Amino acid sequence: MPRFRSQFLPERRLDTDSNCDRSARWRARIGIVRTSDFHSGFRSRTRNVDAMSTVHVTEDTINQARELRDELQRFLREYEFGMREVETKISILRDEFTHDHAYNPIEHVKSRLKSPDSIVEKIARKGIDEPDFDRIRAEITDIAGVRVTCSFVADVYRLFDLLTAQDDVTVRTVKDYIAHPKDNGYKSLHAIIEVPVFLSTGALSVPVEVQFRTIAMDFWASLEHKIYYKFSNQVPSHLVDSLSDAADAAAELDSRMERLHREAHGIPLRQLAPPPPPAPRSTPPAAADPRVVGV
Ligand code: 0O2
Repeated sequence: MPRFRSQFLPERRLDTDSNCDRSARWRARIGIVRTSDFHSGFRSRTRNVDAMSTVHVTEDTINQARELRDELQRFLREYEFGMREVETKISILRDEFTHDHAYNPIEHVKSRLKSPDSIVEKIARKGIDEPDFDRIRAEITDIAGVRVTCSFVADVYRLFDLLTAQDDVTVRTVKDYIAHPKDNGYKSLHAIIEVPVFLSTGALSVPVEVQFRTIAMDFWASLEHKIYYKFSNQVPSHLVDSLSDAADAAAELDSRMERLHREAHGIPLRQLAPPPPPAPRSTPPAAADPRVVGV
């Protein structure tokens, strides 16, 4: 009979632990141990080490754990395939632009699969009770994410139009944080699209979040993210104000650079329809959020 050292005990017993949170229970179900859980488990363990030095784990438990692990890997693979479909589409657009129009509107593309920990945090944030894989599929749409950084705002909308006009792409929602920046100054165009993935078992429609933004927006978002991480979301108010000023400066730089580029290349202003004017920063999102466009 396989035996595990008692260091694994706290996670195995989370289901019956009265003070465990929803997300910890789910992590336990899908077999994820966060470092912090491990350390707190280790501390309580060392206190009880005399009472319980080993725990017996049955063959059944191990088989269940293996099944869950395999199911989680299959689940994440679907998103990885969807993400790769979108990456290919973007890369084809980039190559076509480069060769046929002698212009590359894309500065860089980054993709990521949400980590299991981050999925668990989002489950808790959204208050999803008793989550299972189907529920997560339905409720969490940004497990696969592709971020496309463009040179100019017009390129952002052009890329969005070209990608979402493709026959096999279905647009689920669009959040236009460029036309309607978030209160903190965050700007980006977010689209949840669905793309077909063809597996040996048949076709699947996989949601992928695509974020389109300019270099200046990307620079700002990345700094803002680091600052929030450093201060654990309790950012001093003077830094919040500075970030807001920096967002304005980034927007000003975007429009200056685009003007310069158009002037240098003799491109008329806005060949594409301009986005609607930005909402005033102080306006609270209306009941029906104007940034969210259900399609
Ligand atoms: P990560 O690490 O990128 O995965 P919803 O999914 O619609 O229920 P959510 O997740 O708030 O709710 O959606 P939204 O507003 O479209 O934001 C999704 C992603 O946009 C975030 O993912 C960030 O990547 C980015 N984002 C949104 N707001 C901000 C912001 O104020 N600052 C920065 N730097 N990025 C932002 P995650 O899941 O938070 O993180």
